[in-house]
Amino acid sequence: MRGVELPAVMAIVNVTPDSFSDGGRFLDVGRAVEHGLELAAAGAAVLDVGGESTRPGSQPVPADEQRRRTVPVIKRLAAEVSERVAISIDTTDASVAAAALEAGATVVNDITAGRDPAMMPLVAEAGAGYVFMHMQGTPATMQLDPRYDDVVAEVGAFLAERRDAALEAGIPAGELMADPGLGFGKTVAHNLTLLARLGDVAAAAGVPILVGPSRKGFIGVVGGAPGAPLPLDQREDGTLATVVWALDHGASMVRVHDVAPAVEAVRLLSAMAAAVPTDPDPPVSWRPPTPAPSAGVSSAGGSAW
Ligand code: PMM
Repeated sequence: MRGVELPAVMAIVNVTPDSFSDGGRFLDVGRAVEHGLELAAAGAAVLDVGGESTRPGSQPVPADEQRRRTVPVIKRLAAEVSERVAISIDTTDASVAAAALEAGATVVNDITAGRDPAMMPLVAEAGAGYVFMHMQGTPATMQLDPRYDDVVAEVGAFLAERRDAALEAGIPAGELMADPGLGFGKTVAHNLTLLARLGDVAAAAGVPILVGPSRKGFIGVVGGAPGAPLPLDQREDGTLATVVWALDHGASMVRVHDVAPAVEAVRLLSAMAAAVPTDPDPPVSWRPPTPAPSAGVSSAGGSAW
């Protein structure tokens, strides 16, 4: 993705009345822009602007309404920060993506990985970046009964197939990011398995991986006491735990609401990774103490000193 140094943080800028975790808070253009600017100042490399909630059970938002919500926000953000931060449009509709690209976005985040047949050709033509995500079903029904024989193999194969379709459409490999789609037609166990085996997903996808765990249900379920999932406003610590895990297990970008802790995590992980010795037999700066000689030898007569 041009101009985005990896690993990096993508910030969520939802301009929707019903996003699953911050719905309605930033529907007003001015407030959404202000929020985007704060997230850019906190170190986000990409601002992901969306006008359609994809929470479980949500219904599609008509394209003209998505455009009405997002285009003014993208125009203002592009004018203010596009020198240093990329702007992404979170949509599955090629006409919304086209309007967003026109307004200054340079990345399309498509949670359906090209179900709209016009999407990939549009992205290729615009020379934009493209995030393509795995989802089983649609947001309206995806959490009713998600099933896989082998979630890692199936998600990996889907991402490989969609990568090839994107290349075929003319999007260069360097503009692509694949996303396993945490929470999109996945049980808690599916999400945990995908995170546990993220390296295998990345190997199958063959392009950098983006992961979006932020405040999702599995974090509340796993992080809370048995039978008492954490509410949305108490999922930040768990989000950070998954962010750190994901970055350390093959993710190149994380998509989050709370940007500052994720940016800190990227910086610390990069610094620690850089400090890992490249010499396979590094000089040892600390050695275990040599075993104490038997009392009879070393302290003979008690005069060793
Ligand atoms: N999650 C949501 C929306 N868009 N896009 C990508 N690429 N990956 C995700 O995991 C993802 C997404 C849902 O979360 P939100 O309503 O808080 O934005």
